Amino acid sequence: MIYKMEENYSVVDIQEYFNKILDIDNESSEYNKILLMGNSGVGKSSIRYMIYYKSSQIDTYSLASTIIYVDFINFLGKRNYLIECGGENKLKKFYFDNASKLFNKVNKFIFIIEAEESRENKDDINENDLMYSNSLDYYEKCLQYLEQYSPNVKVFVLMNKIDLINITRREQVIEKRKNEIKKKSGNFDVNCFPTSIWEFFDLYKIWGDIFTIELNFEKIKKYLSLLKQNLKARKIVVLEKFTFLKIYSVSDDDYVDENLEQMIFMHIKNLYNYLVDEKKRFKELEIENNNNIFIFTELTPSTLIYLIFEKPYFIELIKLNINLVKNEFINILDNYK
Ligand SMILES: Nc1nc2c(ncn2[C@@H]2O[C@H](COP(=O)(O)OP(=O)(O)OP(=O)(O)O)[C@@H](O)[C@H]2O)c(=O)[nH]1
Ligand SMILES: [Mg+2]
Repeated sequence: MIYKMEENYSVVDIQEYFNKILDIDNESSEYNKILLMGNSGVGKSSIRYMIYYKSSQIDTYSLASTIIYVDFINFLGKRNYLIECGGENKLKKFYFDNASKLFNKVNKFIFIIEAEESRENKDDINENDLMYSNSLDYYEKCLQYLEQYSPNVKVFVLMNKIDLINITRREQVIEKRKNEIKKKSGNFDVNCFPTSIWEFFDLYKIWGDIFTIELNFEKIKKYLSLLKQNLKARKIVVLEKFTFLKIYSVSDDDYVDENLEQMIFMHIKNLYNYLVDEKKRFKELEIENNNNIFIFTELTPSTLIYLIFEKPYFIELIKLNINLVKNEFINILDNYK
């Protein structure tokens, strides 16, 4: 279910629309609520599209400014209620006027800023709406409301568009930005990540980390390492079925063939999504090159697994071993609280 507002809107429209959204919100208290906020143009919709909607970076050039956008997203069998709050200054008043509802019962707060502030928001400021046009003031204000209405929220800040910073200065800029963010974070233990839609695999990994932060990795690591050892695999990766976000991986220390792996991963993701759209699916897939074999299959009702081996390999043995750990993974992943 997706709620989206049209481009041409008036103040009355926004308030009406807001009431509708916040009503759904009240009905949806059993879902995880995730707020995605940040100034206009920092890349909130771009990131969302890249992760969830088979988009390419080029597609993001034509995204319109968001008013407010609500989406229900499955993750490990749970529904997440993701709200992107458009960042134009005139909208911020509505967020703060409706703070007791918008910031209520939030599980994850993802705030996006541009890694290098000088480019931010330059076309969107006039004398009347200077309010919180600086991204960190806006962030601080949101956190004040979260402290009041969702004190247990997990806070993440993505420092986006790092591709625009010269590689020689990146580390220094990121470090400086991190310190500024931490200073504005009050009592919250904030997680900061540098991101870019042009560095898709890193972005995808970070988004996965945000969504898996509550999981018990000790147990996952234990069973995955056991599987790897029994099968003498080079690498094993567990993915969430509906989003393809990575949950955990184990690999040999000297495993380096990541480019090929990423390419195969992207093709499989696209094929899998295409088949889901067509209401079909594949149960397993094997891809071979000269030295390695890549096997992709379902692990549990909400997860997928891929394994990379050196040849020769024995598919029946692999399936048997996966079956042996299946129930453990169902307990850890599909039934997690
Ligand atoms: N170079 C670069 N451009 C990016 C990146 N992420 C987003 N953009 C570009 O930034 C522009 C604005 O992105 P949006 O995703 O629409 O921004 P938004 O935060 O959703 O903005 P509002 O909906 O108005 O709040 C688009 O042209 C994107 O192509 C990035 O990591 N690097
Ligand atoms: Mg947007």
